[in-house]
Amino acid sequence: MELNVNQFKKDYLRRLKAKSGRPLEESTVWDQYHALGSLIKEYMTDDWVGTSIAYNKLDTRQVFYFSMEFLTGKLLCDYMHAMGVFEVVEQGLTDLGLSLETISEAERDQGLGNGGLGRLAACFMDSMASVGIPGHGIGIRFNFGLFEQKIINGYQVEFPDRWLENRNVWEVKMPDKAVEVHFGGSVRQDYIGGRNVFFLENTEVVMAVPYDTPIPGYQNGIVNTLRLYSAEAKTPDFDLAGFSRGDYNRVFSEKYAVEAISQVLYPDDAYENGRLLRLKQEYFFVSAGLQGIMRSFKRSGLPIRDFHKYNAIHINDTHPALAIPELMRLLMDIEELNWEEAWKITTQTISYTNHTLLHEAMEKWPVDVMKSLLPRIFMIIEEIDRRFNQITERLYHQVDPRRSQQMAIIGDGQVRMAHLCIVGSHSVNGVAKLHSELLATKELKPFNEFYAGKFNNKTNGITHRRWLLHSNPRLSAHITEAIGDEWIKEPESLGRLMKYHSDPAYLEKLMAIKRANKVDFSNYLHKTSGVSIDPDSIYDIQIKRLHEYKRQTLNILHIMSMYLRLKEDPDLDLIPRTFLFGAKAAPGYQTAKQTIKLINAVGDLINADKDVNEKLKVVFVENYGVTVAEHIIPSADISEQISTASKEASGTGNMKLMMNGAVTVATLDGANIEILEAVGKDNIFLFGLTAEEVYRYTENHSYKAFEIYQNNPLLRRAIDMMTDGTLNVSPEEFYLIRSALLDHNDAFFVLKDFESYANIQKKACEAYRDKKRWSAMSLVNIAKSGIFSSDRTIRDYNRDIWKAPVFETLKGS
Ligand code: DL6
Repeated sequence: MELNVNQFKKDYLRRLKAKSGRPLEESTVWDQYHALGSLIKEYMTDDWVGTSIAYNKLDTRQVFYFSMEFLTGKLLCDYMHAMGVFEVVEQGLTDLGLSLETISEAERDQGLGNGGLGRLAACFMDSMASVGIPGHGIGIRFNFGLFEQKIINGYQVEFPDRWLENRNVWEVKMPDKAVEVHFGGSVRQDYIGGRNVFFLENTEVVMAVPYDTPIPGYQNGIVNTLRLYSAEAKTPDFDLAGFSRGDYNRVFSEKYAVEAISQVLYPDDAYENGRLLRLKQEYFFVSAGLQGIMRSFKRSGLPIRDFHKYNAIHINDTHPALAIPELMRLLMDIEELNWEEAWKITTQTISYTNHTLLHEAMEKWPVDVMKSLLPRIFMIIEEIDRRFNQITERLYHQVDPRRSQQMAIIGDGQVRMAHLCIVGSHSVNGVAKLHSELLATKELKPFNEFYAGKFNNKTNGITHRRWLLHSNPRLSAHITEAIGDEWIKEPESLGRLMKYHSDPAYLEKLMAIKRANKVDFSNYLHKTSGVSIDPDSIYDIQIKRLHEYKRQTLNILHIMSMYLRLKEDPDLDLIPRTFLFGAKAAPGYQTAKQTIKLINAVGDLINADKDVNEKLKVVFVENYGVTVAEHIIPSADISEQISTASKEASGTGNMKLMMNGAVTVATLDGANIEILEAVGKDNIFLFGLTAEEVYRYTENHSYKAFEIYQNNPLLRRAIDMMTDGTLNVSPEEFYLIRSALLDHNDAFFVLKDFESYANIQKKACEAYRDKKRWSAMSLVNIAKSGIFSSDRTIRDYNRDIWKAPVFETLKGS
């Protein structure tokens, strides 16, 4: 948009006064942030309204991305970049004696997600708008996002994330678009006009009230919508009789029970906890979202039988799986279509992404729970299952009698949500080549054989506008100076940087930028936690959720072994190294929580020991989330992507770090394999078992972790450090970690990969010594990162799955 500095200053001062009731001199940082956010939102409004009118006028096919989680982080600066007003606003604020940096710190992270899956959804929102796809998000407006983590005495302690306590400047409440969602009750069946008709009776009614947030594309005039639903009791007639009788306790406890649905995000990422409230959340947003879509589709006057031609609904993992029976319900019970018509529309509308191979993360719901909470939905699932079984029975009963049972949607008293998603959608994708291949050839093999062509791969991506343009301004400017700014819209043009691969001046500047970013991060860390780190040490970074399969344990055991070596030989020639960890553990996941304590205990030991602390430092960065990541990632030298091969579906931190010039230490897992293909084997450090080897060891039970412990003295001493009193803790402190490694035969092959990990770490350090080589490696990683932009991912989804039109701009439509 067109905006000059004087106009902005005038608008801003007026807005600040109106919003805060105070002049600039008396305003707080919060007032300043709130005024700025509301002004930026207003600048977007014409395009937001215009986009929606244009989509309706053009009767265009639209995409709806249903996701339980949207981990958006802060929005202010991203939005200013998207609108092309960043520099003008920054200058205007400086003229007024204000600092954009300070003001943007006042914004609370929108932390409505656990990790990769939720952050992916947020990247997709940005990319759909920027690429020009009519695509919107549908989710839940949780009052409390993912818990705030504090480290107290080395332990993780969880506190509620009150992100809404000072209001959310970006959202607009839409009470007129609220819909009713029904739980419980019973189904009455009637035969009317030659067809079976189903009525839900005596249900608990919850109002789903949408809050819309604009999602601007990058300087293209397109503004899509993220719609998050909040649960409200049905007012004002909420048991008025009880209210006037003074029965407040009961009246309000009912109200709180209803509102509980959108209170808190469940903090488990790779583990399903099976709580009833969670199932309620899943149905709540899916039903509300579909009713909203149906309502606006019907307003268009288009025939209901064409619903799938105008609406593509994507379900992000199995959490929104109930979209399948719910769409069937709406089409049959409300729109009066028959089963076959409704099924055709449903399956042609819905597509599904799987994000994990871990068995413990596969969602299943007990039949009795589903039946009593959602009786009509359960009937429809039963019927989908019955019809599907009929076909598989017929096909397989002679060749493989058990197969039909294995593929059933309902089995062992449970509803298997992944099976429901596969049967009820027209596309099933994994999130990296290896993951998609393992889904098709191993975990979901029978389905892949049954549905030829339904399975496909869509390798994940990240929005380079947030993770490079916005979070690493020095590097962005250096790139733009060399190749122009086309990369912001066409990230694969970052490849043009390859011509600077052997240009000493360019590479030197690249390293100077990394050094400056390391200084920035050390200042940030000092300011936020009081910890000092040395910008001339290697920053070796592992930031992600804490999980055994991600193997923070391998990293810390290796650090413990380095400590032991240094203690024996303090003159050991090591480049000073700072190991940085950032991770939240699910509150109920005790082994993960012990790992956080272990990292902190090792940090306490090493950081206080003068024999080693000039060469080693270990820091656990508290409360890892989107904003913390934006501070760490530009400063990283080494990116730790060390999951057990076959366990990490894709990873996206690996992409963010390479894009910022970090070199990856990696197993052949998830998207690491595609990073290897992009950068070549000389620009990445690979180690460890392959996925095939992991499968083989698991299948033939030939792995003996204890033998490795016995035969590798350094590793044994590192493991024993957990219990021998070296660390200032009781011998039982790390019981679960030790027991998982030694008594339970190390399910994630930490011991097996230890030696090759230690060897590759040595190689990475040798490479780092050679500044010329390292800077060239770093450059290759940046130059080849364009394919990991979520713009590419979104174009892939749209080309193969959604098939929505792509608009360069909507200005003038
Ligand atoms: O696809 C986004 C992200 C992947 O990058 C991670 O590899 C994967 O673990 C994560 N999956 C989840 C779902 N549950 N589990 N596990 O968060 O998705």
